[in-house]
Amino acid sequence: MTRCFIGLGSNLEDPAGQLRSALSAIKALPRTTLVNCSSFYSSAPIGPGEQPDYVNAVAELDTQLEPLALLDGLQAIEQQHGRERSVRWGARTLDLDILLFGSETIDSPRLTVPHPRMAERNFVLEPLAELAPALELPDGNKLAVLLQGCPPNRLHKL
Ligand code: A4P
Ligand code: MG
Repeated sequence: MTRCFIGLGSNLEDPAGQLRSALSAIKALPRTTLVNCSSFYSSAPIGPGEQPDYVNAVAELDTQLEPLALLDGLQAIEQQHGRERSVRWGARTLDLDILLFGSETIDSPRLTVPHPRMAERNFVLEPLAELAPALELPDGNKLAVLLQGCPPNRLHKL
C-alpha cells in the first residue's frame, strides 16, 4: 500500500458537485481506499484570461496501483466528468493531479511527482496541511515551511 495525495480542482459546471462526484469515483478505483478528504476551498484562478474561481481540495488515499495505473484511473475519471483539454491552465470541469505518491520521486514523460507546481500553490498546500500537517516532501522540505513562503491567493474554506 502506498499513501498518496491527490489534488482536485474545478471551475466549471458546479465545481463543488464535480469534486463530490470525483471523490465517489476515486472511492471506486480498484485496489484503492479513500482515507480522507480536506475541506473544499475557493481559490482565485491561476491561468490565462477571465476564468471563474476554482474549488480545490486534496484527497488522501492508499493504493496498491502503480503510479501510471493510478494516473490512468484518474484521467478516466476526468474524462467521465467532461474534461476537455484545449488551453493549458484553462478553465476545466475537473482536474485530478497526483501531488505525492508515497515518498517517491517520479520523472517520466507522463508523470512528474511530486507535482512540480505544488510548492507555490496555497490551494494545494493549505488543504494538504489539513490532512497531514507534519508532512515532508521527498526532498526534505517541510510542508509548514513551504506554506509560509507561498504567495497568498484569496483562498477561503467553503
Ligand atoms: N502529468 C505529469 N505529472 C502529473 C501529475 N503529477 N499528476 C501530466 C497528473 N498529471 C500529471 O495535464 C497534462 C499532463 O500532465 C497529463 O496528461 C499528465 O500526463 P492536464 O491535466 O491535461 O493539463 P493541465 O492540468 O491544464 O496542465 P498542468 O500543467 O498539469 O496544469 P496544473 O499545474 O495542474 O494547473 N488555479 C486554481 N486556483 N486552482 C487550480 O486547481 N489548476 C490549474 C492547472 C491552473 N490554475 C489553477 C488550478
Ligand atoms: Mg492537471
